[in-house]
Amino acid sequence: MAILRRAAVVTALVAAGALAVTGCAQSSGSPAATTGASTAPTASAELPAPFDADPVTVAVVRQSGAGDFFEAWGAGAEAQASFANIDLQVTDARNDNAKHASDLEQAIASKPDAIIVDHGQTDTIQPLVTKAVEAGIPVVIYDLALTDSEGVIVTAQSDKSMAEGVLEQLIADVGEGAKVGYVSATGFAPLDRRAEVWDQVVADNDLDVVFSTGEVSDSTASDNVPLVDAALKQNPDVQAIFAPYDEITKGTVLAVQQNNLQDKVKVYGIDISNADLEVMNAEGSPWVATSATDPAAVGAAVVRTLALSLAGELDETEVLFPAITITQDFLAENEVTNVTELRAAEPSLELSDVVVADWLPAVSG
Ligand code: SR1
Repeated sequence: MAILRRAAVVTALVAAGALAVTGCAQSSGSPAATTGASTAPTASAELPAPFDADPVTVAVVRQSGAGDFFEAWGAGAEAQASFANIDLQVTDARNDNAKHASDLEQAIASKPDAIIVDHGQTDTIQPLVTKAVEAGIPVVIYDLALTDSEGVIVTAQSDKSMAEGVLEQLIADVGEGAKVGYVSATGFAPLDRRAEVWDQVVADNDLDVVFSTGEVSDSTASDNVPLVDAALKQNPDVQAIFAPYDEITKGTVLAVQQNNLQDKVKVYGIDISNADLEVMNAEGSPWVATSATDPAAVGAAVVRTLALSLAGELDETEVLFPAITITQDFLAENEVTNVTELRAAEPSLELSDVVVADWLPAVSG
């Protein structure tokens, strides 16, 4: 069979900002979007080297947190990898930093064709990323902060625009000078980037931060309930809470409801999943807005970023995946109850124009 080696047209869209979804949608018009189902895409060119021979081996060294985001991300990565003749060898340290480091050490020793590092702590992972680069192994990172990213391709959601989008809604709802609470944790790249935006929004709008609490653990949602519960008992007059990771958002919502404050306190989150949509759509839910990507589409896009790079078709060294801001009103108006319906209502979530080529269309998990 003749192998077409047409120069692929790569459209690596770097996120410019989160899109507020209040009825107006940015549409990519993908077929999957109109049905709401994931449609197997068709490539218009054959796979180029190195994907046109034996499977390309890619070690995916994950440090997953709790929740649906990480599961959907992994499913999207697997689906995209299968499409491109990539064999993913996945390890997951599940909140254990020492294991994450030893997983990466072993991945380097196994001499894969490339490595994807998903999340992780700078101090434990930086030396090993440097070691991989020095060994000549291509490395793509997702949601990891490095002090030296020379030779590394950096990917992330557009955390800045995500936080800006949902906090713009918070300010529109409760106004300047409002009493607000913050529930998050430090030392996690996406949360630290969202925190920078929070600090700026607090300063710009003279917000009165009456409490800051929160943690990331193996059971993030349930572990945040008592923390927020205690903060609410001290500050029942808080008007809005920013909880920028859906597991933390869900714990925050439970604590608000436990204190019977759902009519007085609004909660603003980050991320989306079927479970999150159920919480947002529940009668009287305090979770009024979230900024999100489709994590399956992001996992797939990270694999495409690596694939384009290995094929010599990626010009960027940083790719940010755009998000949207979703309000409770938008969900009600569009009768969105699950992620499939959300994709149909907001096709830009599919990332079908982001890091794609004629041989590498976007595949959703
Ligand atoms: C502990 S970090 C959690 C975040 O990582 C992913 O990027 C999700 O957006 C989640 O909020």
